[in-house]
Amino acid sequence: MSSARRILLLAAFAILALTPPSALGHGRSSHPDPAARHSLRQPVTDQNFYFVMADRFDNGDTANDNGGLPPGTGEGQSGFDPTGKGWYHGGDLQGLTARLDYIKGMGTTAIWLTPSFKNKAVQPEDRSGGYHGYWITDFTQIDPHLGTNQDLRALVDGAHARGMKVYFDIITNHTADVIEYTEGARMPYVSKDQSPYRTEAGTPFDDRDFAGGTFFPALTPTGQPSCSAPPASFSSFPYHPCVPDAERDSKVPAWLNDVSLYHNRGDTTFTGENSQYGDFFGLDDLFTENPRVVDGMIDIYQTWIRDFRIDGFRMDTMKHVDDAFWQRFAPVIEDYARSQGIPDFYMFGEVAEDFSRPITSHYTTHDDVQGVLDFPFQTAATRFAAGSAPTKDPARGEWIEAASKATGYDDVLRPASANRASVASRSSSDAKSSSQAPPCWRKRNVVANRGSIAEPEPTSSGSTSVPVSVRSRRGRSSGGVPSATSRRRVPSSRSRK
Ligand SMILES: [Ca+2]
Ligand SMILES: [Ca+2]
Ligand SMILES: [Ca+2]
Repeated sequence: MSSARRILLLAAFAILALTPPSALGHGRSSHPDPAARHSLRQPVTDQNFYFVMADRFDNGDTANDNGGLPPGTGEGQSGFDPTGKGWYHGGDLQGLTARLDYIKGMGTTAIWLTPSFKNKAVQPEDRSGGYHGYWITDFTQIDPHLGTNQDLRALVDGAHARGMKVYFDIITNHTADVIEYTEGARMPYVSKDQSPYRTEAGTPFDDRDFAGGTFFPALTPTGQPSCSAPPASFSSFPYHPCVPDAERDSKVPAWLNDVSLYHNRGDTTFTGENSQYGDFFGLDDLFTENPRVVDGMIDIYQTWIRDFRIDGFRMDTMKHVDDAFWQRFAPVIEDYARSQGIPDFYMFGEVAEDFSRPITSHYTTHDDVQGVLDFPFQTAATRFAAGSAPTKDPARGEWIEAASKATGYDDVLRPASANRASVASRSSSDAKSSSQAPPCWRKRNVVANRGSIAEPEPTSSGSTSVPVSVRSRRGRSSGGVPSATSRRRVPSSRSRK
């Protein structure tokens, strides 16, 4: 190569290296024709997330290790014991803030905090502490083991100053396990068929008739009936909910202490009706069909956005909360964030479904939520990486095609004719489902024409041919699965609770 050609080549590389991605066609803001955009994903879905559990990161302040409680791992104690994996280890927000440069140095553009609100420190029945954050009692303050609300402000400000966003992991499905039943603490689930909800006048009703509305029948008992007092003679619920005296008024905001705002039907087995109405191993399952609960949760999370400039939420246990809740909560929160000057506020949900994209996509289409974590993709990719899915498709001889098929995203990459040609080498059941799947390019035309993607149509085998999590609402192109380079595996609701 001549020296002149070498210089030209070097110059070309230099230009490429200095050109912002948008100028190379990856961004959308500079594209001359918005209709020609190649992706419905919001720019925010390109974040590199650092998913971090503060308790297990770095101990910046040993003075808060017991969270203001007496040391020990018994009831009412701190749950601090760094020698046991089920207890608090001492990490906190100060430790995280002190290492923001380290986190940014790994290419991180967004920090995703595990739930950080004040937890019931120890649940003796579980022989564990609330280090993970999923046993909330006070939704208005940072868990004292992790620091203070002021520590959170320092973390968010420090991250923003470095160009990193901060996402909260939020819970709307349940609180800590405080409510018991006079019949027992953790009882078997009783279905609505067996024992329907009854108004305080004793009239049976279906709560779903009121979900999404502004009125809800009055139920009894209300407030905090003592577990040490005789049970009320009548209960609107299958059980008689009560609160142990030692835990009276333990929840904040105060409305959370009203037992009539919980489902009170016993423990879920994660199937059918009880998946939404049952308690996760005793965790008090909120009556999310009741507008008081919806309004209360909206108020809680709007306050965090307003006071701390949070950039977005990851919403826990999404499939265990009713559709009407999300249909109101998600757009109201999104609009509120915009009104607070956070235009790219982004919310994505946890729908812990390993295989079914029709189920995960339900939340981004029917429920108006911006995005969901793509567990079906994770499952397929893990299987592919582990070698249990084919690494090469002999019919096409292309590694990328095999990889895309393993993830179930093959229809995105090619038209239906190619899809049908490629199924010959697959099992008959696979071939059947793929050949019957509607062609992706046709769905993409739907996107272009209507600005909205239709809810995926299940094939005879229950599979579908389009990726989940894309929606457009009120004329805005939005949605999409965060292309998170999460450095930790997303914990499963079932495994951690
Ligand atoms: Ca500490
Ligand atoms: Ca629920
Ligand atoms: Ca309970």
